[in-house]
Amino acid sequence: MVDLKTDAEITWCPGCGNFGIFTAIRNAVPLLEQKGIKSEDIIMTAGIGCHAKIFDYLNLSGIYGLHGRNSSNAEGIKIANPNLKVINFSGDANGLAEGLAHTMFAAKRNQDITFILHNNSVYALTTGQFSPLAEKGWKGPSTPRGSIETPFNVISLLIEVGATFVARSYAGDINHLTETIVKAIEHEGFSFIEVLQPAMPYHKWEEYKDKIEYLGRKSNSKEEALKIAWNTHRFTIGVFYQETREVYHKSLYGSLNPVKESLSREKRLEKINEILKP
Ligand SMILES: Cc1ncc(C[n+]2csc(CCOP(=O)(O)OP(=O)(O)O)c2C)c(N)n1
Ligand SMILES: [Mg+2]
Repeated sequence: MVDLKTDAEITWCPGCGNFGIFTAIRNAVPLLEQKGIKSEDIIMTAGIGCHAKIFDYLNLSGIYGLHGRNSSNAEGIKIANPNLKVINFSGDANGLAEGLAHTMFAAKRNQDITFILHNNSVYALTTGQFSPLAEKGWKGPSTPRGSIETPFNVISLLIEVGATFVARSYAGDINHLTETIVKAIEHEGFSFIEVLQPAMPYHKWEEYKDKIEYLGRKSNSKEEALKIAWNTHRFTIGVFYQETREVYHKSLYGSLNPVKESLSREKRLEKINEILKP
């Protein structure tokens, strides 16, 4: 088994919820290895922000790309080599503000990737602007009188646009988070985990701890899952929805792996001409 920790100095604030996510992913990879998934086949992408520092700390291969563009990078990796498992670490601003369209389309396409949303409800690295998940009334440097916007309900949003595994977990419950990550990576299709993650300059663990509630059961239908997502509070954790639907790369080219079975130029032209024949 590889050592999943690098030598990079960890610069998250003491007590940051990102440590919980880092621990859970380092627990999840060996569990996945036991199930036959090799760590060299687990590839990561990250956005830009405090969450994205995980890219430097975690000893997995990947692409550390532009702010908001990590879903596209993850999609590209997967369709280039469908044998790989791709984990997309995203901040809430990264994935739901600048990168919103990329996130929505990756879910719509049911790309077989795992999206881990570090939800600290704030732009942490850029020092405290309100984010798409900041609560109404939340006071920070850019919203001194309190945010006047209502946050997205990211669980119902992702169910609606086409994600086929949608869960919420909590950086303070390592076992729940580890289990959820394993299930999400094993799921074939777009798997999404919103991870509640306090950022120390802006929140306290006490704001989360006593409010966490566990979802009783998985829903049988999309309608039921949406109702549960609408009617539960934002500290409800568990798997809200899971369905089986054809994944993008299989709709695109069946079982072909373009890395392993690349076609010659002549063969490609032949195939294109065949499709274009009147
Ligand atoms: C293209 C681009 N736009 C904006 C920025 C500035 N920027 C860096 S991190 C960040 C937001 C960080 O918030 P989030 O994605 O929630 O991550 P967190 O720091 O909270 O983990 C922004 C706007 C950038 N680096 N690149
Ligand atoms: Mg954030």
